[in-house]
Amino acid sequence: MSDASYRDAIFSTPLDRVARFSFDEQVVACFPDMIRRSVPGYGQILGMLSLIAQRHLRHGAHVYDLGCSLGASGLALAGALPPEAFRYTGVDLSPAMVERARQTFREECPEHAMQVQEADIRELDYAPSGMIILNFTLQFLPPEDRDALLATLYHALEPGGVLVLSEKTVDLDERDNAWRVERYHDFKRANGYSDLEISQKRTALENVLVPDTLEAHHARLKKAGFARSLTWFQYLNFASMIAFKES
Ligand code: GEK
Repeated sequence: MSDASYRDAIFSTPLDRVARFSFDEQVVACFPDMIRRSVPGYGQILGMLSLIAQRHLRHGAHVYDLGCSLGASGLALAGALPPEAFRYTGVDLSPAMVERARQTFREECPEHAMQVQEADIRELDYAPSGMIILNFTLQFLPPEDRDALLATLYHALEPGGVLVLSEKTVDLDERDNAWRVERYHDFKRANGYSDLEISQKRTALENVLVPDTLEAHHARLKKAGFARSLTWFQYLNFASMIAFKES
């Protein structure tokens, strides 16, 4: 993972026309640094994923990590659970991410059953699974595709299975929303991003990352079939939810 630790400076110089954000080679090289400095609570969420797996996963069950990027969730699971405890499939649309995730698993946890597929998560033929992770991925799908994906995932889950959904969120109340966004920008500044980087990244993500409210997420989970879901983590305008499929 040596060059994966490059510092994210993608938006540090003025760009005439800020390009749309995409998960290309340039992003892959600094991705771990970018996500750690840009997503409040990212490390805590990863740590908790393996505790959730320990509690909810049947021995040997299959786990999907959708929009796996460099496979951080898979690595967290492999670090906490023995090889025979689970089988993992990471899925990502970006060839650069997939290649790096495969290499990381080969190097870091060769004994574990870790697969990475290059595919669109909207078009996959899903295998029955005990746990499905959507860690900051649903927000990149066009809003009109989100309901159908969640309904598909509900069907792919085995009885007793869980879906973990982490997202950037938006508040209906304008004042509350503004407060969270301003403190989020303070969080990024405290993590070394300049005002220019913050504003250019914001422009690049416009219409690429479309956040929902927590209420919309829970309503969508219900519509997909989940009788029960809850927000187990929230940090400013970032949150993680868990949805349970009845046993
Ligand atoms: C982590 N989960 O480190 N099909 C497959 N992959 C997709 C699609 C799609 N339709 N759309 C976007 N992606 C990771 C972080 S990053 C979040 C997830 C972020 C992929 C995209 O290529 C990227 O790798 C990932 O979703 C989103 O826990 O960068 O803020």
